[in-house]
Amino acid sequence: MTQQSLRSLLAASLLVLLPLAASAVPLTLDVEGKIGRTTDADHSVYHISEAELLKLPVHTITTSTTWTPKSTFTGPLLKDVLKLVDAHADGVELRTIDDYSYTVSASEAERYGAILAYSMNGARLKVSNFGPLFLIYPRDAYPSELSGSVAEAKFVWQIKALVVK
Ligand SMILES: Nc1nc2c(c(=O)[nH]1)N[C@H]1C(S)=C(S)[C@@H](COP(=O)(O)O)O[C@H]1N2
Ligand SMILES: [Mo]
Repeated sequence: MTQQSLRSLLAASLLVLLPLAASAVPLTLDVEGKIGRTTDADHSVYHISEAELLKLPVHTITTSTTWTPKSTFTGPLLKDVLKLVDAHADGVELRTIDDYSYTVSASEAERYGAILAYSMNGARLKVSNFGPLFLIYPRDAYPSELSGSVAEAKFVWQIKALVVK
């Protein structure tokens, strides 16, 4: 192999590997439960692809959280994700990569305009940094209601699936 072709082979492998290293887990979301629209063969799950998530109207919330300094978070409203799958939601159970699960109130999330953030300060959230999806409420705008241990449990990170109840 010539040095030239070796170099282009190395460059090509880097191009393939770099995006994988940057986001080991894909930006997708599985939704099940009380939903009217599904994508799988037995009609139980709606698998939301990265392209579909990115197509939803983009909202931003600038706030600090217990774990992050004041930052701008970007992503769709939880409400719009629920609408996409024709959900009839009272509660939404959030399931995470680290096997935490917590059920939030759909109407409360809508009232606060909570978003499923995939970016923080313009950079995609990696799994090591609360990704792929982090449920964010505007804590700085409602400090008394959205601080403290009860409220903190609602800020769920590393979300991979929702169960609509
Ligand atoms: N993915 C994920 N999100 C999570 C949790 C978790 O274990 N995993 N814990 C929740 C709860 S119950 C609270 S009180 C806080 C806990 O944050 P801490 O681990 O910094 O104490 O984050 C919330 N979000
Ligand atoms: Mo908690």
